[in-house]
Amino acid sequence: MAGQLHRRDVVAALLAPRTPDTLVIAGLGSSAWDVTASGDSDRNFCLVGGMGLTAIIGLGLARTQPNKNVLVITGDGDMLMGMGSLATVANVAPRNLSICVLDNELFGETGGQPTHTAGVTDLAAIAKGAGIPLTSTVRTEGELKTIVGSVHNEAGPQFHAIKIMHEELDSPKPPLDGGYTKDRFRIALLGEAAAVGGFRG
Ligand SMILES: Cc1ncc(C[n+]2csc(CCOP(=O)(O)OP(=O)(O)O)c2C)c(N)n1
Repeated sequence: MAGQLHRRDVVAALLAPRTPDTLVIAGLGSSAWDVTASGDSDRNFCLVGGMGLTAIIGLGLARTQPNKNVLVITGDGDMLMGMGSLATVANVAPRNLSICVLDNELFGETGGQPTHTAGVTDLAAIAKGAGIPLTSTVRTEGELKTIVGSVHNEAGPQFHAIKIMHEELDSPKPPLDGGYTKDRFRIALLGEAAAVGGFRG
């Protein structure tokens, strides 16, 4: 059943408690605009147009940055494309990774075609079956408040499917140059030497 929560409010709530140790990987299209609407940051990496790999990029980052809290925020279409990632996340089991899916049951950015979650597919059940210990489907403000607490305070890996409504919204853009964004993110984490050509680590 389609959700009642507003995606921008959900993302603002998820990001409100963030600290400099919170690294955010946003999926393509709408979730990238949502994260940017809450404030551009050199600790955000937005996929913008790349689909299916958001969760697995979050996993790589969580492994290489074990002292940071990695938060993946993406859409149901992206998560469905990268569903196998959930099995790998569960088996690697990083304590510092949370995956939050903004589930509008649609490929919103490309015109609103229904995804599998509009049918019989339950992403939180898939995540649980993959072996992720903490999973939920979020439909209410109260449930959202609970998972904001777990994302920022409880061990992962965790997965939350957040049922949101379909909305036509503006598209605040993060920097769209992939090389620049990658360097900006690396410099924020590793220092100036991590820019193109300067990193030897
Ligand atoms: C490999 C690939 N296939 C298709 C697209 C086109 N595309 C861009 S956004 C999008 C929909 C994404 O849906 P979802 O992740 O559910 O996000 P929503 O916009 O609904 O929040 C699609 C299919 C793409 N960018 N890459």
